[in-house]
Amino acid sequence: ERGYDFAAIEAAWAKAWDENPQFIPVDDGSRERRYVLDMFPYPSGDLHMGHAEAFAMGDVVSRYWRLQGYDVMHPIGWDSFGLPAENAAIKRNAHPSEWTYTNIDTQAASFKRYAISADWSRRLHTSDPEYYRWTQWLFKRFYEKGLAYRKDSPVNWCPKDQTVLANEQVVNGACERCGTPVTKKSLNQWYFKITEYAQRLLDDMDQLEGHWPERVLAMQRNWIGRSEGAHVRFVIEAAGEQSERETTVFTTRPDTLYGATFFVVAADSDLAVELVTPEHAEALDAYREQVKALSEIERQSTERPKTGVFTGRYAINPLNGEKLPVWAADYVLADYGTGAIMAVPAHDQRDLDFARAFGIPVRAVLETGEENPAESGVATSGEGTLINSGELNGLSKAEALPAAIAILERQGTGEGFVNFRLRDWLLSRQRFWGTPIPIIHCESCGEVPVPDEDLPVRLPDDLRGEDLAPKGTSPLAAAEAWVNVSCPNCGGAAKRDTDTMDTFVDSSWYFLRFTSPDYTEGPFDPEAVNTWMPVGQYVGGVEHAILHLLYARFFTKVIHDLGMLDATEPFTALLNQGQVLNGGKAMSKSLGNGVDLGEQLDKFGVDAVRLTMIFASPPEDDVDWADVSPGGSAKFLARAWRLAQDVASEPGTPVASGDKALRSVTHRTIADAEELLAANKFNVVVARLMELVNATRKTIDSGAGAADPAVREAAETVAVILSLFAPYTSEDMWHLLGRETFVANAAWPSFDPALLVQDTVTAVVQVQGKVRDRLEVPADVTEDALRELALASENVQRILDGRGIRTVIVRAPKLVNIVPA
Ligand code: ANZ
Ligand code: ZN
Repeated sequence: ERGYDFAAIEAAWAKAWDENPQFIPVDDGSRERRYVLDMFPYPSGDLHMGHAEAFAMGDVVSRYWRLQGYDVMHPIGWDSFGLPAENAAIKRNAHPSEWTYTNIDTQAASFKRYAISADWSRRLHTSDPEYYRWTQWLFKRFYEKGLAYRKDSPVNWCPKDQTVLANEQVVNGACERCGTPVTKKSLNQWYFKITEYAQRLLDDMDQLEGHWPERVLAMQRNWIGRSEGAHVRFVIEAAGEQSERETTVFTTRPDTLYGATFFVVAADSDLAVELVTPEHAEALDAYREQVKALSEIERQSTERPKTGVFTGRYAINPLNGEKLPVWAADYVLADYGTGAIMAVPAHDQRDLDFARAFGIPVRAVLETGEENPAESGVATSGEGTLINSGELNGLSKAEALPAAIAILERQGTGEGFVNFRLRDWLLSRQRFWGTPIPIIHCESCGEVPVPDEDLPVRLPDDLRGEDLAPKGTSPLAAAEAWVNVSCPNCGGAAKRDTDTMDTFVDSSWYFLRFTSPDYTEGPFDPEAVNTWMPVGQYVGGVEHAILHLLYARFFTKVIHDLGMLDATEPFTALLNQGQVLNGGKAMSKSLGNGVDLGEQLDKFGVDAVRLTMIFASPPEDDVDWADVSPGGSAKFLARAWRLAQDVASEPGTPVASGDKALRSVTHRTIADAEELLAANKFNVVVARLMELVNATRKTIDSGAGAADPAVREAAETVAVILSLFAPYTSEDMWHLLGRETFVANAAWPSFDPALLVQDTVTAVVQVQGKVRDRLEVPADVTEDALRELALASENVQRILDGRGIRTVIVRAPKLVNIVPA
């Protein structure tokens, strides 16, 4: 007999599992396929506590579905392009691949130790030429459909990192990475036309309702930002040398057109410069300089006093011919809607604040019963009746909206329009360690895509260290032998595009590649992709609630439209695991509260750490490592393991029945675990297992001993269910119980419905010694529960007839005697 020794157990089974890979799907259609995916890791160093939590969750689902008989695919790979590798390479005078692949190896070893039930044969890395070849191939297909294009545009620029940043990488006006204030710069950049898919991205969320966290759906909806309204064309009057011209605004409130008292263009737009009269040009210039320094968030803040300058021009209201002064202001954004608005101060707070600051009239056009906004300073936005609005007078807001649009359409001065907040996806990066954009620029032919047969366009491997330092242009521009090529079209001298793709491009289709990672005829095998997609359960952090998921959904739809994929949504169900905190705060270097995963594993064992992650809270909630007890988990595992040890040393004789009460606990545990697992209540399953272990120990100690077949049944059940959380311990138990296959190949235990019914007995209820009722109660009913049941009896209540009670004598489970006052 040996004691529970997690290190010895880990060593033994890690080796056996490595020699006998168990998690490669049979993929022959004999069993229903299911695809479980964890958001693949970035190789930033060794695995940390966050990985341990996320991957423990995904592993529960994967292992459970496998035990349920599904053919499960649970692949693993790395999102291995990106800036940190490049920064490390600059520091160490090395190539980014060195740091990247060293870290991948470290993480892979840790994942194996952590006993992730992964199919290692499908492993992929997005920085492998075999992978990025197909990222480039897909880019070309997007390009051919007009979904990848270049345009000059002002971009967020981090002067320190010398790179373009996406809006979401700008936090409070500063670079998310280094904190340097972000400036604007105009660059010719590549974009994906995700806006063309805005409506479908919104509509198809119906498929995800109930299967994705509601807050993620809300964030996506908000990011897409659909607004219904109208485009209205205003004529801007000629002034001096400047001729008359037309400018369109987007408004969600065409019903308020009669209330417009001024007009505003975004101060930082080209339009502002085009409109301004020479007299006001200098003031505008100075104002634009001031605006440049502000972040989008500051600009939209309602707290900040409104600023702006008059352009010297007037816009004509198409409904009533009124002349509205045209202002340039920073509260109107250049890249939302049309970058110009009709301002209705009575019914829009920002417009009202501006009007009050500059003495512009306020005219209410909707009688809402609220205080007059001109006096209260509060714009009114409620329902009401149109006033001061010519032909619209007397209509309700709901009637006036379509009526105003109808008038505009009749006049030819506007039409109904749906606007989206979503912008096209800026994918160019002026960095080295990413997928090169497969385009060649030729002076005579323009943009020429690299022919498919010449893919991949490989990254040069002669650049290292300082060569990669950010310079504002891509480091690839310095690789002359790489840059200078002959044009695939005319054969003349030409240059490669030197930008690389945003790494979100790599991660927008990796789940498709996993279905056939070695396929060489295309990005994925057309048959394999349709047998496996969509992913049945996706697991990852809520930090990806917007971008990664939106981009992956967009790619899926485009690839579907290319006729390459049946699915229109990539991830059927999504689970966002919580964070691992320490002392209530996210672990960070600056707080010095980091917990090293490796040390935890050494100290408590892999299973105890995994079990703690699961048991600490529901999967979506954070785990505070300061509040949990991996030592307690280790003790529980030892208790569970000893059940198998006891059965092994006292195997007993198989008899038909055993301790009925224990069997009932076992079968209820199985039945409940199924329901709990389906609802992702993993922590409760662990709690139920703990009860089952206790009940089993009680039966053994009560004299029945481990030879009782109910004990063996319970121990086997514990081993199988526990394998979702603590695979090493379970494997060892399974073998102690005499099983020769791996526990991962066991079947999920079935339960006998007859055993779920609890034993009941008949309790007699007396009032002053006379039997007044009989109740069917559980055999293990508590005294308190029985007292309540008896007092609640209708017969008893009738006999008592409002009299008080002196005493209640309870003899659970058989008798209650009530003595009235
Ligand atoms: C007149 C009006 C009257 C408006 C009123 C609102 C209330 P959402 O819902 O976010 O789409 N707007 C349009 N383009 C803008 C820009 N580039 N920068 C700042 N504001 C802009 O908001 C649409 C409304 O926001 C539009 O409807 C416009 O103001 C303003 F009682 O037009 B509204
Ligand atoms: Zn050419």
